[in-house]
Order: sequence, then C-alpha cells, then structure tokens
Amino acid sequence: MTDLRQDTLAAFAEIFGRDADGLWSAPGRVNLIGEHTDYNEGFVLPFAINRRTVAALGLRDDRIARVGSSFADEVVEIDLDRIGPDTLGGWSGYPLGVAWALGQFGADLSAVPGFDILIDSNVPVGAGLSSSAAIEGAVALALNDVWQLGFDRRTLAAVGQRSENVVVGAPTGIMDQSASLLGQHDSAVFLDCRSLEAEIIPLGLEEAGLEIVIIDTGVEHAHATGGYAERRASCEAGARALGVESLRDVSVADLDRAREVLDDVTFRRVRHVVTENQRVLDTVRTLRESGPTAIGELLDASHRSMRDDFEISVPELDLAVETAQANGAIGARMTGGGFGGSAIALVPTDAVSRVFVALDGAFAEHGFGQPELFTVTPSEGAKREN
Ligand code: GAF
Repeated sequence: MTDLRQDTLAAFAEIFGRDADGLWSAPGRVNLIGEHTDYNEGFVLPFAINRRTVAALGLRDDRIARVGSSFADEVVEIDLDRIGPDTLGGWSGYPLGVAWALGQFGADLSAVPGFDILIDSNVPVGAGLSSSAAIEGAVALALNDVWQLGFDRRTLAAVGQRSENVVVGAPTGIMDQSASLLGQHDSAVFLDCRSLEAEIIPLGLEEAGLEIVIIDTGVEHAHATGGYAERRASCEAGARALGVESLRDVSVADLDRAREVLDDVTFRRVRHVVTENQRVLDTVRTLRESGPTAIGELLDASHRSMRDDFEISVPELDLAVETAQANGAIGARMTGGGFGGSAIALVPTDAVSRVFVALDGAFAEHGFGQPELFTVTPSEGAKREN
C-alpha cells in the first residue's frame, strides 16, 4: 500500500507535470452475507478489504477534468460543462461519472474548478470484489474534499451508485459503495438498505483464529449485462404480483402464500431474497451472541440458496465452495453479484494452506483454470491518505 501511494504520487507528477494536492483511497469489499438483497430494500453485511484504489488529485485553474489510470494507456480530457451520461463512457466513466453524479445530488458544478486525477489500484478487477465501488469511493471522497461539498459518506455512497447505474449502466444496489465508504477495521457494515441505517458489527476474526479466504475463479462477470438485470427484474415482478412495494415486505412466514401466487421460477427468486434477509439478521445475532465460528452454516445455506433458487452460481464457484467445506472451512459461499467472480471461505488459520492445496488440485482435476487464492482482512473504509 505504501508503494501504491508513493508510486501513484510519482506517476501523477510525471503525467501531469506538477504535484498532486492530495491522495485519497477507498477499498474493495467482500460481502459476508446478504446477496441480491440490497436492491430489494433488504439487509446486507459486507466488509471493506485490505485491497485499495488510490486517487491522486490536483485542482486546476480552468474547467477541464483530466483523468489517467493504471488500467489504460491514455489520459481522458473533458470540459466540466460537457460532463454527463451521454459524453462519458469506457473506463473513465467510473471516475468522471462520479463528478457528474455529485451534481445530481445538489453540488453546483458550474462553480467548481477542473482537476487532474490519477487512479491506481490493487483491487483485482473482475473478481467480484468491487473494484468499481473502490474507484467511485476514492473519487467521491476526493472531490467532496477539494470542492468542499460537505456531503456525508452515506450520500457519497449514493453518488457512486447513481454513477454506476446511469453512466456505467449497471442496475446495481447500494451495498458495494456503502461498504467501501463506511467500512471499519475488523468489522462488517450491517446495512438496512431501506432506511440506509448502518451499524458497525465487530467480527473478531483474529481472536477466533479465523481467516477469510478468497477464491477468485477467474470466470468473468459483468453487471451491466445479462443475468444481474434479469434477476432484479424477477424480484420486482415478484413484489408486484404479491402486492408489496419491495421484497423487503415479504417474510419467511409469507412464503406459503407466495408459492400459490407465483410461477415456480419467480417463487424461487423471491424465496432466495426473503430467506437471505433472514440469514443476514441471523448472522448478526449469531456474531453478537457466539462469535464468527458459529456462522458457518448460515454461509453454507446462503450459497445453496444462490445455487438452487436464485441460480447465479457457476460450476467453478460450486467447486470452490464444496472443496473449501470439505477441507476444513467453517463455511463458504459465493460472494457478489454471481455468474463468476469469487467465493469466500471462513477458515481456521491452521487449515488455510490445506484449503489452498485442495482448491488448486480440485480445479486442475476438473479442467478449470487455476483460481487466484489469497486471504483478506476487514479494513477501514475510504480515507484521505495525505
Ligand atoms: C453487485 C452489486 F453491485 C450490488 O449492489 C449487489 O446487488 C450484489 O451484486 C449482489 O448482492 O455487487
């Protein structure tokens, strides 16, 4: 991280021919539990991870925004007067979309100076660890500071989500940006996606001798296309058919009636969301009462529900989960939007190397590409670095 910060400041000076005014960073996230519940106004329990995106920024004395990054061999330039969903696209839509979205939340963009910004990251892209929310969080915090907008972090999360929905075109919920902006060391963010009330839940992984293992399957996914939007539409159709505003208003006890009203596929989509909300509440209660060693079965049940009811897993994710479970993990599940990306496993520290070896072997045996295996720690959210 020290290197990433220093390298980004040095690269900023080289590319833009001047020093940055400051450096901001924001983490990727892992969702411990609560999948596809955020856009149904339900509950989620993600945490920020120790992989971050950094943004070095310097204000200009004109109205030009210039953005460079380690992901692209170009500097994109635009006049702030032209910034909008129709003029933004590609990788630069992630950072510049945030500038536009700040205006949508009431910032007077006609009065602010332009800026140069350079983005770098060690959050793996395409792994389902929310590299996009990390960019949005770092840029939102940076612009909020230098433009002195005074937005709170919950609003900045909503700004990031707006940019992702409108500029990037992915109909995602509020979870990832909230985790990136609100996360705290060794804790998860328990978020009610209806009220947007957030509570910090200590995880106590180290005291319990547990690690979170990430199994990045390498199977690429994208939320701007295909399955994610389709699942969201199913949930909305289910809510309409049940006569409720959102699936948040359906409880486990309502599922018998839902089965009579809905077709089989929509019913299973609804059952996933309703039971997943309950699992989030049960996980928070279990963490408080018994600590992290007791949440394994809830993680396992969440994976089964996504595999069988919501149907967003892929063979590589199922293999990752089953192999981890069979080799000492307390619990395991796919994490994030699905259709690829990563699984997580909660593993006693002394079993981590056995789990790694078993995963490498199982993927090779099935003819799948080698997974990326590493551990993450729950870390602090977005911040100004200097
Ligand atoms: C993606 C989305 F960005 C989140 O909003 C959330 O819906 C998640 O998939 C599924 O839980 O990460």
